[in-house]
Amino acid sequence: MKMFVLSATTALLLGAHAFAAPGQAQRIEVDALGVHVVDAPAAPVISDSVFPQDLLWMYRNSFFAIPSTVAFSSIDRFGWVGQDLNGMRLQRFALPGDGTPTDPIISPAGSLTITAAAAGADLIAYCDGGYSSGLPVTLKVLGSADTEPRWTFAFPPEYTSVGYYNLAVSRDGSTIACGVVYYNNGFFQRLYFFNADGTQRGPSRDFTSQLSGLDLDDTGSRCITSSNIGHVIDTATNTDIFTAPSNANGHHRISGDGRTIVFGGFGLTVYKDSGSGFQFYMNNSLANHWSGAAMALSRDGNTLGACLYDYTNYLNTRTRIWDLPSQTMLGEYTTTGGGSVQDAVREGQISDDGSVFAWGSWGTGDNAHPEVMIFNRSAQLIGSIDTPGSVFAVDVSANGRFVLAGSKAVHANEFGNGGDVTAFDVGGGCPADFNGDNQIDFFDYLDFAQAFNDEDPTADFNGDNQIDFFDYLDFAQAFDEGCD
Ligand SMILES: [Ca+2]
Ligand SMILES: [Ca+2]
Ligand SMILES: [Ca+2]
Repeated sequence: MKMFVLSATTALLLGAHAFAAPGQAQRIEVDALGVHVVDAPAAPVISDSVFPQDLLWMYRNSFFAIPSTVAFSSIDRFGWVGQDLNGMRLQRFALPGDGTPTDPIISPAGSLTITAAAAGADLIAYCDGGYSSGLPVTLKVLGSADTEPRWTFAFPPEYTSVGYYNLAVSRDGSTIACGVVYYNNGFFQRLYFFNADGTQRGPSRDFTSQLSGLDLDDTGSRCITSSNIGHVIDTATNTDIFTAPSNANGHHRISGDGRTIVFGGFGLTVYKDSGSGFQFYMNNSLANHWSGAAMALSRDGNTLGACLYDYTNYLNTRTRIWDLPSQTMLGEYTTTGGGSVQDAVREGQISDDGSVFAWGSWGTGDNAHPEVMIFNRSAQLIGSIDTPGSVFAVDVSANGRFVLAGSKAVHANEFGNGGDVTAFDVGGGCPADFNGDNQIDFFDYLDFAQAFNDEDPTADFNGDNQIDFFDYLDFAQAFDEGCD
């Protein structure tokens, strides 16, 4: 457990707070570099006109960064944020919590910071270095109780970047996939796989064009990506199991068992592997609409959610959700907007069981719809976050209880910096299912008691960054209440 000791310096600074000029709020920030008094930016205007009661919190950074990657770990206990492009750092937010991050891990000046995490386990990966830092891009891996990485891997120095979607961790935390890139008359990209202990799995593999993003099955045995053509890759050997024609390098998804895949791009194409190789299963497309940005497949492979946006005007979206076993579209939700900025859709994620699908976009000039839209399996809106600026990243916790978004403080088409991290409580989920096996039983109690005893961060049940008796009370109450 981290104890915050109020030092004499801090007390002095806290005292100084009282002398701040009226209207110019200041606050104390403590990070690995020390204690700082910062001019707090104007409080962000946050609203959720549709579901205000479910907005948990919004955190605005004071260090000019854009939270460009977000990820849940350990079912729904933590949200991890890669603050990129300035003030770069990895942050951890406990959930539900109040939006106060724990001590960040600061990245070297000039470097990137992107993160991904194991949805169902306690393993977090992030990359720093690269960009203009003069340092190699370095993969770092840690657990939520760690204050420094368990291991690191420095990529060859000519690789100076990692795309936001080219770092992935399998649901079980056994496998990390990372695609590093350098520019040399076009993209030159190298794909690596690692085991949780830091050993490299199989050889690295080179691609002559950009990887479109990576997704792994539950155990990390299969990876899906594209680089001109679509690939399903055996991570043990880094060789193709299956390839498909180009679908214009959108995001791609693979189910938990690795048997259902979706290539996104100008359309969506689903293939299934019944045991004798992948076969075409279904496709969908809409004229003038791009389907490759916000697209997600449930862990069980039964639900496909996508937000298609009109690339002729960047103002119209259509959210579609399908039941794959019956190849039936369960619902559609449309938005239209006005103004001169682009409502580019960035990322979509879905809960394990497909009951919660969320996507985030840059937003329209007339704020015609909240930037984060959250849907049930019938494509009915069940939540939203109206952010001040453009959403860059969104994640849905494995059990569908929380949605986390990272957004720029202003629209992506506008100059400006700074950004917001926002958490939304969808409800549902099963907080007392501490080990995430979809049952509430004595093992959850044992595991919680053990974590509590060990002062493991996962025992911070109410997410206030302290492990104390209130966590025990809240867990006991959740356990008593059971789940639907
Ligand atoms: Ca907005
Ligand atoms: Ca359980
Ligand atoms: Ca607590």
